[in-house]
Amino acid sequence: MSTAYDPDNIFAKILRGEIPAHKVYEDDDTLAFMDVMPQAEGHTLVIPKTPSRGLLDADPAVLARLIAVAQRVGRAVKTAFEADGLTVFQYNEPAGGQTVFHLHVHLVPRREGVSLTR
Ligand code: DGP
Repeated sequence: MSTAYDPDNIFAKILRGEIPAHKVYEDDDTLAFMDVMPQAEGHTLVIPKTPSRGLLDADPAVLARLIAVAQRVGRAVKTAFEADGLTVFQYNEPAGGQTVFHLHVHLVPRREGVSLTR
């Protein structure tokens, strides 16, 4: 299995504007958009604009910026979707559950007593 960054992954295409996304936040370094297969209402993804496959090959400065934006967007989606909590997760490589190979953080608003859909 190749572990090189593939510039034709779906999130790279979203960054280049080649496919649409419902964007909720963007700055010079970071983009946040709604997940097309939400595990709960308001499921949002936060990605850096620089190319890395995941947590393990990312520059620490990129990770620091990414988690700061995840906090900011996480607060906003929790409020917007009137959630009781927020689940944050991030997968690496197929064995780790990753399916799109551009670093991303999942933000999933959670309600008391409501399970994730998958
Ligand atoms: P992961 O397993 O962590 O690699 O999750 C990838 C997520 O990306 C998954 O929750 C579904 C979402 N996803 C896949 N393709 C698209 C797409 O084209 N647009 C958007 N917005 N999300 C996508």
